[in-house]
Amino acid sequence: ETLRVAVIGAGRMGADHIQRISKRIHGAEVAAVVDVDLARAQAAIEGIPGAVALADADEALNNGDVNAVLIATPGFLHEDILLKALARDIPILCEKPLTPDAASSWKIVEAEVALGRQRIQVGFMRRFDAEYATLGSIIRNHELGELLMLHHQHRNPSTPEGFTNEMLINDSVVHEFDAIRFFTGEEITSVQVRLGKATKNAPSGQHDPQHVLLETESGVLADVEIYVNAKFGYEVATQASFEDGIVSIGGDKGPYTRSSGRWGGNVTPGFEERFGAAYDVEIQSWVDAALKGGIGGPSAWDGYATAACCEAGVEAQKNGEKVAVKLAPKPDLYK
Ligand code: ISE
Repeated sequence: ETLRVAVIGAGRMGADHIQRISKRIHGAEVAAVVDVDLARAQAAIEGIPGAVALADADEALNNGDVNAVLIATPGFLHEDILLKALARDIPILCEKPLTPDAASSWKIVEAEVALGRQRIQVGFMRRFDAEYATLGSIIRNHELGELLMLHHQHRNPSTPEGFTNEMLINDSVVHEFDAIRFFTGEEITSVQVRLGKATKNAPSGQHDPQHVLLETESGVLADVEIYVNAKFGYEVATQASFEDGIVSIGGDKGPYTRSSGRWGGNVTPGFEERFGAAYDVEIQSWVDAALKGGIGGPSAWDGYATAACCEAGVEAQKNGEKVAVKLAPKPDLYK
C-alpha cells in the first residue's frame, strides 16, 4: 500500500517535502502538487512520474488518485484545507502553525474529535532531531535529576518579504513552544516578551531580537532569544539546567578544520540543512503511521496548545506583561 500525497503549496517547505517524498521516503509518492502559481507547481513536479500540477486545493482533495495531504501553504490558509481533508478522512501532515490563532485551531480539534480518530500530524520537526530526542529522554528518565530551566537560542540569517513582527512569535517561537512542551511533558502557563535594543538590520515594522520568557505547570522557567536577522547563518540551540548537570544541544558541528593559521567550520545556512535529517524522519514516521490509520508525531492538540501560546505571545509583545495561556480541557482523543 502507498500514500498518494497531494502537497498543497510549492514554496520553500513544500518544494523541500516534494523532493523528500519522491526521493527518500518509503511508502509514499507525490500524486499532486497545488500552488496558486501554477508554473511553480509545474516546476515542482518535474521528473516525478504520475504527479499532476494544479492551481486549486479542492481539485486535489477531490482527486480519486489522492489519499493523503501535506499542507505547506502559509499558516492563514491551513484552516479551510484542514477541514476539507478531515471531511475526506485522509491522513494529513500540516506544516506549523496548525492555524494562526487559538480559536481556529480549536475548531480543527473539534472537527477531529467529531470524526473520532486522529488524522492530523503537525510539522514540528524538531521532535525528530536526534539531539532533541536525546535531551527529551534525559529529562523523562530523570537521568540528571529534575529539569529546572531551559535556555533557547533561535537565530535566522534574515527573514523573507512580508515577515511581520507577529511572525517572530507565530512562525518562529512556535517551535520553542512545542519544544518546551515536548521536553517537559507539561503545558506552558504564561508568556512574556521583552523588547530591548534592536538591530538596524531588521526590516521596518520588525523589532529584532526579542526575549521571550515562559513558565510551565511545574514552574520550569524557559527563555528564548528569537533573533531573525542575525546575518551569520541559521542556529537553533538549547541549554538545559538540571539538578545534577547541564546539557547543551544544537551547537556547532564538525568538520572542525585548521588551515592557514586559522581554525573553523561551517554554519548551516537555513532550516532545510539544519533539520534535513529530522524532516526525513518526521515524514517517514507520518507515512508509516498513516498507512496503519494513525499519526506518527505531534497532534492537533499540540497545534492548538502552541497556537494558544502564540496568541498569548503576540499579546505579550504588545503590552509587555506576563500573559497567561488559556487552554480548553484536553479531549479524551488526545490523552
Ligand atoms: C520558519 O517558518 C521555520 O519554521 C523555521 O524552523 C524557523 O527557524 C523560522 O524562524 C521560521 O520562519
